[in-house]
Amino acid sequence: MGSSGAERAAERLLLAALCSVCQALQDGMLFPTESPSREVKDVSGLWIFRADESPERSRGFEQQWYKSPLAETGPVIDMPVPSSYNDITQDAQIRDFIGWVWYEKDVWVPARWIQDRGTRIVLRVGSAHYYSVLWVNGVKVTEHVGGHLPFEADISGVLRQTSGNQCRITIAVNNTLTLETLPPGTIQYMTDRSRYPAGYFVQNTNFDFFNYAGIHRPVLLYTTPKAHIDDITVETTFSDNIGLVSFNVSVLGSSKAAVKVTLSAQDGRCVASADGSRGVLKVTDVNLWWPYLMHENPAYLYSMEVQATAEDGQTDVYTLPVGIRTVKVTSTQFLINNKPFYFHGVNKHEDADIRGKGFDWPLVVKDFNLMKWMGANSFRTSHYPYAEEILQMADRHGIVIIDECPGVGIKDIRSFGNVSLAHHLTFMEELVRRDKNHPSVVMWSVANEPASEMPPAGFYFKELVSHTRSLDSSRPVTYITASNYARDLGAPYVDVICVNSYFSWYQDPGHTELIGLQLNTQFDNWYGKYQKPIIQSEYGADAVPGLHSDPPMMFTEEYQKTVLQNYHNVFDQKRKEFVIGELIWNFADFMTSQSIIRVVGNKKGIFTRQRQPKAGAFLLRERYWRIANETGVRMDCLSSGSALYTCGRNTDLFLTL
Ligand code: BDP
Repeated sequence: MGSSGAERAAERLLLAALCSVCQALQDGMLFPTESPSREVKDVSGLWIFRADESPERSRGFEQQWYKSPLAETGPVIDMPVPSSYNDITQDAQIRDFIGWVWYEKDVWVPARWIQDRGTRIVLRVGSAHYYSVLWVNGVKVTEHVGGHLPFEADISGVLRQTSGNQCRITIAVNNTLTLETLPPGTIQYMTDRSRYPAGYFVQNTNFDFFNYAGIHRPVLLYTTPKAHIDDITVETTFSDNIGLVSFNVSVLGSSKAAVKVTLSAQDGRCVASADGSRGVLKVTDVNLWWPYLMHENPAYLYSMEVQATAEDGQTDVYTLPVGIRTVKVTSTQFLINNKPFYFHGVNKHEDADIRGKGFDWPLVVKDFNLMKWMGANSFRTSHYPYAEEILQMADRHGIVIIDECPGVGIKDIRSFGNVSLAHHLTFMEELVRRDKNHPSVVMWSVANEPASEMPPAGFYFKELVSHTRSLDSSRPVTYITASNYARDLGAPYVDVICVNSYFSWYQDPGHTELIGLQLNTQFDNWYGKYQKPIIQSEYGADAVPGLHSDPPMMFTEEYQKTVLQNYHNVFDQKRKEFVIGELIWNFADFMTSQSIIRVVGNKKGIFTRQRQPKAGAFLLRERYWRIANETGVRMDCLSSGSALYTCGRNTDLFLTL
């Protein structure tokens, strides 16, 4: 790149894409699963890759790299999918690359998929950051704006018209962030020729994590019959021992499909069934979905099988796990199944060595084991939606989620304009569409630490929160604030106040003795003004693992512990009143952009980036189990998958496998 022309071109491309997604969403986005009528073929793995290093980053489009094999256009390298591309090579230019990169893979599509005209073939990308264009055999099939969420295209027609079962998939991905993207960013051209060469530019952002890019989640091919189940929405409630599951099924490709819905218990017993695309299933002696550590049998999932039979006799089958539970907010409590729930959990990132934000099962399972080990019952998907597989794990383990959209770093007044708002509303539509059926998701967070004192913020958050509520009336809506309680213009619209503060770190660094006073004031101010329950949605301190000092000094493990202890003293007072949760910042160390306040990333993790505990992890483990023992069921014998975690008397912990 190298001129403002390039910048304008990039912005034009992005804006065109934004406008195309501003229309209300038409189709569903069910997670692809196999069934008697559906097949899934994972085409992740080794792809080839080429960054467009031309000054304008536009050569790939000018030379139509999608028209022929990528290797014929110039030098290509191997690139794993899913993974961020940034940390895969030894090349700093690839790590810090801004602009278009190109991915390609040749795959074989089973011949019967092509031959059977009643089969619909879909290409789906779990997520790619940030803006993507997809071609199959040189034909453009879709484009998508926004990282962290899936997109897909029906490619049956293209495959049947082009070269049959050989399929060349080309995906171009651009990580440029503008004032209207989520998160926002700006491209800054450096014009002082005595300091920067011609065309020099940087990407500026206002968020504290590395802007990893590439294809971050699996790429799948899957089939459905032509007449297929496009979307399912369930909402649940209960009365005494009767569970109620209302469902709404949409079918595409047939106007007269006969829909049948069957709900089965974990032992396979059918507990309710109904005919028709809408209805309510009644479940007697219901097993509710309870959070981990709140019940001796948490995370109970029913299985809802939906069958849609079209006029031609073909039946599409889709099975959805369903947890029956309710969520309510009072002025002092967060209720799950009408019982007070206290969030004792973590904030996370999708972040790891080498793969960056690439989805990785070993990491996901390790992280769930660590959360359960430390007695965490919840996490926030700071600062963007996580992979669906992670939500499915949370459903299965009873870990409660605050589901956040990438409205992070909204600090520039120009990012409160109509184009930004329209995109933000659409993003919430896509997020709710994807995550609405997960019992683990109990609240939507529409943003993190926006400049919510700025004049346009009042209108912006009023619209955003009410739109989100209109998409899903069954869950509370919030955003995370670090603004002054008296000047925050969005707080009147949220259901729960979520506050971040870093006393003795960013404010009064080194002075842990001030935490008690300042935190009490924070809580009393917010509660006094709004009478809404409060979550401490972030607090913490950097600790470089292995760095020690006594008395504690900043950046040592002792200092991190001292900060946490001082916060905990206040939480223990206020949770008797209106504080309904505490989420440590952060679960693990994570990568950020380079700056003078970061030593190879953010070190506020209680685990290292490699998931080894720092002293703070043991402190939190003891605390979380103690709170669980006070507020949840007696954990005398809590079985959880293959692991049996047993909490003894007082705060003694025993872990038996
Ligand atoms: C908070 C942000 C979070 C940062 C954290 C920090 O919400 O993304 O990583 O500060 O600076 O304000 O560690």
